[in-house]
Formats: sequence, C-alpha cells, structure tokens
Amino acid sequence: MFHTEDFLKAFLPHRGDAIVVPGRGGKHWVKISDKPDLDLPMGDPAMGGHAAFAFGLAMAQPKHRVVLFDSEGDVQMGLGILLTIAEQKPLNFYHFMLDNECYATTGGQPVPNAKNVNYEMLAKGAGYPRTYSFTELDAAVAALPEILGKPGPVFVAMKVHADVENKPIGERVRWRKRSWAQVIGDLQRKIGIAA
Ligand SMILES: Cc1ncc(C[n+]2csc(CCOP(=O)(O)OP(=O)(O)O)c2C)c(N)n1
Ligand SMILES: [Mg+2]
Repeated sequence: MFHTEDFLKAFLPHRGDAIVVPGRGGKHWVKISDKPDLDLPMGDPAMGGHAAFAFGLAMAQPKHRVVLFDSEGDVQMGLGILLTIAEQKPLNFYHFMLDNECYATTGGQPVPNAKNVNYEMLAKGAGYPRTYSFTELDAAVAALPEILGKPGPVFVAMKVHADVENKPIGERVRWRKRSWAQVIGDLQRKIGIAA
C-alpha cells in the first residue's frame, strides 16, 4: 500500500499533455499539477460517474490522452461502464483506480468485499485489453512508461492508504478552487475548442 499523494507526484513527469480527471484523489492532485488548465477536478460528484465522464471525454477528444484517477467506491457503483469502455476501446483512455478499501470521503465506511475483490480481474473480464494491479509504489511507478506508452484502454488497480475525512462537510476546506464552469472553460481554451 502507498500514499495517493506519492503516486501522483511520481506520475507528474509522465503526464505530458494528457487531460487529467483526478477523481476523489483530486484534493492531492490540485496541489501537485503544473498544468491546471488540462485538469478536470469534479469535486465530489455522484458516485459511479467519474469513469463514464472521463470515457465520454476520451471519445469526444480522441487526439488527447485522458487519464482518470478513479476510486474503488465509484468503480463498484458504476461497474457497467467498464463493459462499454472495453467495447468502444478508446485508444486514448487510461483508467487508474486508487483503492483505499473504504469510502474515505464520507468517513471511512467499509466498501463491500474490499479485501477480496480483484478489480483487475473485473476489468479484464469486462474486456479491457490491458490491465495491471499494484500494491507497491516502486512497481507502480516503474510501470508508468509502459502503461502510458501503449494505447488504451488500460485499467490499473492500485492499493492506497485511506485519507479518511471526518470533518462535517460544512467545515471542510474546499480543495476545488475553480468553479465547474471555470474548469470546463479553461480546458476548452487550452485545447482550442472554446465556443
Ligand atoms: C450516489 C452517491 N451516493 C453517495 C455519495 C456520497 N459520497 C461522496 S464520496 C463517497 C465515498 C466515495 O468512496 P470512493 O469512491 O472509494 O472514494 P474515496 O472517498 O475512498 O477516495 C460517498 C459515499 C455520492 N457522492 N453519490
Ligand atoms: Mg475508497
């Protein structure tokens, strides 16, 4: 197991010009990223939607690589999208999943069958052509050139420590500094599709 923040820092030099959807790891990524205009932090949206959103983005913008840092609660809630992604095979889609075995954002409640589920097998069974699992930071980082150097779709399951959030929602510091409209507008301008 490793810290999400450490992995994201190690990912930074491999990012290139990929669009990054940082998922629920966004609270770390917004501090690390040096290309915020290419980031799409969504805050804490409805669970299960990150993969569908990032997949749709990849389909709409095939010239841009899209990297998603998904979470296991979201993946469990939206398992069906794995089959659609595998069917459509977006070559530019890189699906990482940060598995902390709990619903950290809402206080650390247990996720079903957290210790026994094999997410890599789920993605492979859905039809993803390339899949990986990592429990150690060194191995995950060492594999990044291969993971990102070949076409997607690829699914990468990683075990991370839980950064459990226990503060009442009203007392939390908002990590997403830009509004949703700003985030979308910044990306549109950056990749030259602003209306
Ligand atoms: C449909 C839905 N149910 C409940 C919530 C409340 N909620 C926000 S984040 C979260 C936990 C997410 O867990 P996970 O995807 O594993 O990410 P983590 O917080 O562990 O990083 C919950 C239950 C929500 N956003 N959407
Ligand atoms: Mg989780």
